[in-house]
This record gives sequence, structure tokens and C-alpha cells, in this order.
Amino acid sequence: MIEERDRLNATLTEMSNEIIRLQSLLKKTREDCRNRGGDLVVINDDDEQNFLSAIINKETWIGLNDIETEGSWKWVDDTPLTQLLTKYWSKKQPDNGGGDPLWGEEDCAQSLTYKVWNDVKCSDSMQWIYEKDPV
Ligand SMILES: [Ca+2]
Ligand SMILES: [Ca+2]
Repeated sequence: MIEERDRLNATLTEMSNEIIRLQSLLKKTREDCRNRGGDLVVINDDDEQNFLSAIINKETWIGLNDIETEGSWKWVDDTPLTQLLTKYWSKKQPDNGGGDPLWGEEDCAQSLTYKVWNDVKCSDSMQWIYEKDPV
């Protein structure tokens, strides 16, 4: 029982470290965006997704993640993903890596070229898109 407890504790520590690592990675990207006066893109409605799809030509980070609570997707401005927009998930996504250790936990969202999203590892590298309010 003690062994089991120690094992679970170790797993918990490992997971906490992973969360801290991912959060700092996300923070870094966001700081980069903020330094340019914006933040990772928050998609509020169909129009915005349409606009985005029209300008991207490869996999792109969007400001959506489930780092804090697995399966509970939130935008970088802390608003939850609305039901209306969940249709943008690609078929069978988000799958959190499908339980395959090769893919690890997938807690960040990317938009693929044609209006579909996929969850991927936050540590993957790809272009990202940020938005800023018009001045
Ligand atoms: Ca996830
Ligand atoms: Ca996925």
C-alpha cells in the first residue's frame, strides 16, 4: 500500500511538473504575442474562424487549451469554448493523443488549413497567430 502511495505520489509530482512546464511554455508564447501588443487568437464566432482559415496556409496555434483541466477547453482570455464552436474539432478530435504515449498529453489546439482543429502537444513547434485590438 505504501509502495502504491509512493508510486502515485511520484506520478503526481511528474504531472505537476509537466503542467508547470506547459504553462511556462504557453506563457512564453503569450508574452511574445503581448510584446507585439496582442495575444494568441481567440475565436469568438464563425466569422472569425472563416477569416482565420482564409489567411492560414499551414498548421497554426490558436489560443485554446485544456492545460488546467483535461477535457475542459478554454481560450487564453479565460472564456470557455462554447458549444457552438466545438464543431470545428476535426473528426475524432480532441483525443488527447489517443492514449498513445508516443503523442503524450495533447493540451493545446491548432487550426489546420481547412477550418478544423486538432489538439496537439503544447511543446510541438509551429507557427502561431495572434490578434490585437484595433487602436
Ligand atoms: Ca488534453
Ligand atoms: Ca489530437
